[in-house]
Amino acid sequence: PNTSVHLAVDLGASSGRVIAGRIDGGKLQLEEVHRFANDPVMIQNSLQWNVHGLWAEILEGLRIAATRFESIRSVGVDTWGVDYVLVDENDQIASPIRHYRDARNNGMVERAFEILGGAEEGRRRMFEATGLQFMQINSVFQLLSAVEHNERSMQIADGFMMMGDFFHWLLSGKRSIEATNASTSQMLDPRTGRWQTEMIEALGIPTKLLGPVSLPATTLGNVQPSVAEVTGLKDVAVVLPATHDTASAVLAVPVDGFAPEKPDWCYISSGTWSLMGCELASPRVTEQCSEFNFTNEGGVGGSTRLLKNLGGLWIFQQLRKSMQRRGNEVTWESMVTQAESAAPFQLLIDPDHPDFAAPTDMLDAIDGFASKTGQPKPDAEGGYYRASLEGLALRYRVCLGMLEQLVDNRIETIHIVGGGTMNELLCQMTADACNRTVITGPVEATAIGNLLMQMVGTGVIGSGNPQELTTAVLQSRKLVRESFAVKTYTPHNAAQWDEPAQRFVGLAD
Ligand code: LFR
Repeated sequence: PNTSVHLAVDLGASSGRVIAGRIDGGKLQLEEVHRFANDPVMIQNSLQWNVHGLWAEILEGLRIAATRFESIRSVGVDTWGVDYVLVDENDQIASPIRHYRDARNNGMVERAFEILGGAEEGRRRMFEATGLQFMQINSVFQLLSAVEHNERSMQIADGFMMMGDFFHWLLSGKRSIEATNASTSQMLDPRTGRWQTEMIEALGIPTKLLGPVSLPATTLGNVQPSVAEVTGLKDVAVVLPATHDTASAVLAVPVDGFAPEKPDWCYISSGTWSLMGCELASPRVTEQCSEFNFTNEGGVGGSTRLLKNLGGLWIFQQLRKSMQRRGNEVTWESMVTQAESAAPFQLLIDPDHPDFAAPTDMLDAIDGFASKTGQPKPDAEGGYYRASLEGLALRYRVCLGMLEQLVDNRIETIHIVGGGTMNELLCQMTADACNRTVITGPVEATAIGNLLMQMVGTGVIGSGNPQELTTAVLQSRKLVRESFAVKTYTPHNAAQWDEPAQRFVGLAD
């Protein structure tokens, strides 16, 4: 039996943790070693990540793990997408490490289109080159903003890393750019996995920043001596998982299959964002995909994650902050209970409306949206919570319809993975709004996917060759099915959602 321990560092946009995993008795066993908050900080009007604080927490987690486990074999980091770090030739950080919600990206999508030939031609060119949905948070627009603002980093930087790569660099001393997270940059060709040099140059972004792209399961080397010393981790390999959290989460979906030609299941990776889509064998860079604004992100084993970013539990989470600001400390449980007892469909909100992207106060933003769209404000606190969940479920319904058109098949089952599966009200709403069976779990999909890919990279699962991942993925998913329970929700009042769904579509006009 192989009982070697692997450490997943899983950084989400609001919290991070270090989770140990090992296969024991034919099951994947998890143990949370360390958990910490990830709070961005406002520095001179720019929203930035506290990477020093995060690194200190990661080191602390690794130190605790080293005291707890003897045979630690590898460590790997996954994070949210799109954000990056620039370093100079002396291995110093060359620019502020910004949060994707920073306001400096405003207007950059339009600016990029203009540079690339105008609103229509620029959009067409960029989509054709990258197959990605347009979101101003994408790295390419952040870099364009740096170019447009004459940021010094554009002259002094000589290396670009996504967030996971950055922490792998700190761990191993080696620079790398892992493929799945790089695919969120909107600078890669989804067909070849290579940088779209011509487009990048046209935007004035220095291409010398962009090094070779590495596949998940690649071993970078061992933890570097300075890190080994402070953590006590000796001879531990740094192995690239799918560093994009969503790609790791999708790997941990408990299905029997991989990248089907005609998928009849889809996933929702549910957290601060909801990433809803299908896993496919190859990208769909089609007109319809562009029209629906879906993305072709890179998955493990050369698969494509055809998905859409939906506003997730962000609004729900921010409502809690609004309440705190009003001196009202509410727990998640009580928010769900209050949402449950609130009257349905009082106020419909579109979770993807720009008003909700980064408001100072979410409750005020919802009130503003209500009056703007001529709807009544909720009569009680629970009404706000309920509206944020119903809005999301309605969004899922619309997204499902688009997905079915894109993959030209009926989606029978929706798999929800991630922290959002704990919100059972939302899971039931999803089954009802979409009129489909919903299967939830595992809740720790991202960390699990991270661990699985490290096991693949160290030869614990599959052949150990990053080029031959199909069998390894099938084995990984089997292990997930055998290790973690799932929960099934069947639709029971689907018809109730028809009228609100029509109103909801009207909201977008
Ligand atoms: C989810 C996620 C999404 C990405 C968003 C911003 O955590 O990684 O996939 O679009 O965060 O990075």
